[in-house]
Amino acid sequence: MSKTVLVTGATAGFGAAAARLFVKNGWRAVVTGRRADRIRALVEELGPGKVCGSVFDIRDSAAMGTALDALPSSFAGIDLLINNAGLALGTAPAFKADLDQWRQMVDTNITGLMAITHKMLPGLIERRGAIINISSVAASYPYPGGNTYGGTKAFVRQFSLGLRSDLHGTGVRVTSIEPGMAETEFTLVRTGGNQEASDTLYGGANPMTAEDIANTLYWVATLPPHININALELMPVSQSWAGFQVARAGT
Ligand code: NDP
Ligand code: 8X3
Repeated sequence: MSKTVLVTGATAGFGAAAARLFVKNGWRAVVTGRRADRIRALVEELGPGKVCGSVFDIRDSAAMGTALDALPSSFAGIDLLINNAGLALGTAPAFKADLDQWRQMVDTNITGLMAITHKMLPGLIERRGAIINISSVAASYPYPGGNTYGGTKAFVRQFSLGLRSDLHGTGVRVTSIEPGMAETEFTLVRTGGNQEASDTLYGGANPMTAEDIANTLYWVATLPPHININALELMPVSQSWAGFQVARAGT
């Protein structure tokens, strides 16, 4: 009997690549996101017997619950939850940032992730399943304009480690994946649709791809069941850290 993965945010980027890779390797997938046309296209591409679409906004926990309760029985038993849906909005310093954008990041990256995890936990425990949460290098390394986004991803990392403690003895594995720069729709979303900004960021930088992250997720998910990757940070070789900044009087 093949295993079933539920991937949130499967309409683009890491989530779409992960759904494709897991299905190619014989898993069944529940794919979720807000954009119904993309979910339909992905189900069509991968095959309705292997993939089931579920359209909801992760910020709306009632809609999420209703949608997941309506899954056909052949897709209802989830072995792996990949909490991937998320976003960054804006790059402004905190004192110029839009509070609504901060709220949207918290509602999506924290509250939505928390709610779907809470819903899926009993089934995951029953099936000795696994959870992979997508955090970010922004969880550990602050950068100008990263403010709330980095804060949400720090939550994801710490929540993952906390879940590991709570799930002690259940056999359920929990991993926090913490990628650096990867070319997806991430920057397009962050900049409100500025394709030029996205192309400039990634241009010549040889960033990671969605497929690189999908391969990592698949590796983590298919390790022998006695091994748990707690947290895994990855970056393109072209990305690293800069030093502290110092403000001087008169500058
Ligand atoms: P994309 O923008 O390409 O994909 C984001 C996905 O999240 C989409 O499928 C989108 O679906 C979904 N999503 C966003 N908001 C909601 C919502 N309210 N309800 C349901 N689904 C939602 O970005 P990535 O693939 O790059 O990002 C995936 C994850 O990886 C995010 O959590 C991001 O923070 C994280 N990450 C990305 C990095 C990068 O450099 N790309 C690095 C580190 C972490 P839809 O719009 O259809 O709802
Ligand atoms: C985003 C990672 O490196 O673009 O989560 O800030 S980075």
